[in-house]
Amino acid sequence: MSQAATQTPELAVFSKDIRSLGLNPLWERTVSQKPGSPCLPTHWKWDVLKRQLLRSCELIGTKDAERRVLMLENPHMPGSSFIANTLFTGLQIIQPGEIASAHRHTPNALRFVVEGKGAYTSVNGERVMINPGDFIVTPNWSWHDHGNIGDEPVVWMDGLDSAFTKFFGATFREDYPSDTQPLYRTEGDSAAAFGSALLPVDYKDDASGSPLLKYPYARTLEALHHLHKTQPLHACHGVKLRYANPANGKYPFPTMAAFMQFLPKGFAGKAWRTTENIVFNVAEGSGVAVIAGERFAFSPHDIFVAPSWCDFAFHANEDCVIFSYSDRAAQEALGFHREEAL
Ligand code: 1HN
Repeated sequence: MSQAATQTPELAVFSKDIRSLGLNPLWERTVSQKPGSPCLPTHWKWDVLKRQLLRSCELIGTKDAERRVLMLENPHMPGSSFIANTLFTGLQIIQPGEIASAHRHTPNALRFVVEGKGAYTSVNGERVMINPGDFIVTPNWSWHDHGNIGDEPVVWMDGLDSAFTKFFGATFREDYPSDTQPLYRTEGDSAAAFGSALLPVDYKDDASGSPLLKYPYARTLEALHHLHKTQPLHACHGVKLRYANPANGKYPFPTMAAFMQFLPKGFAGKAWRTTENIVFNVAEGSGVAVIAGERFAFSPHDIFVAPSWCDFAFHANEDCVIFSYSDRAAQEALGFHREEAL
């Protein structure tokens, strides 16, 4: 009941009567008009993740699993498959000689490579080799399959916007008729066409995902380190860069933004909060993330989630390089995004 409305016997009868008509009085509901979500800030340690990933390899192959992925599910959303209201996070492992067969779906997918060399992903007819620290784009409805032609297991994080397609009732998925798709573009095509701040002259931006499939770690590190040497640190974020779609300067997906940040040893970040839901993956270094008052001591490859509007601050015990992705692209497009330093 809202503060203003006074319950009378007649109103109570009215409310009961209309329920069978599929109607309910708004004044009896407490509609939350505050930012934030029911999700819990949560931290997954890499040693636990790695152990369970390796264990899954002994129990199921990529033929049966299709994708050998462990989902990181928010403890306040059991059964949802999601790490936060708007985001999916999985950790995928692929063993030498294995393939993950070709398919496509409406959710956009990003990959952040955690460990191991020798794996590739093929996206829309082009194969890209993937290495630790690389950020990979798989735009909505693009055919994709993966394989490991090296000699060690390869692990990456999958970030999907499948919560959006689910919300809209717009999830479609299709298998490719064979396990792998034909490669009709040469390796390096997307990097040559879009990876050097140049665009093919007749390229038309269709506002889907980035046409650049791989953002290699070495170039990201180079940019972060150069900016660290030459520019003052941001009080909350240290040096923080966002991955850009080279065709339009916007985010790599219509829904998801992705970032890499550098925190020098001893950095004590000022607290901030944002309506974004953010998933972090530690590429290098150790420190503490304080999220909604809880201290999460992180080390390399740990994953943690900061749900919308939680106070957040970073402390770096060593030089840290931290990847993150969020729903910021969608929130900005819709006019919902807010943030503030505290
Ligand atoms: C998917 O297609 C992949 O292609 C990974 O590697 C994780 C999670 C939900 C739905 C589709 C992949 C996924 C996924």
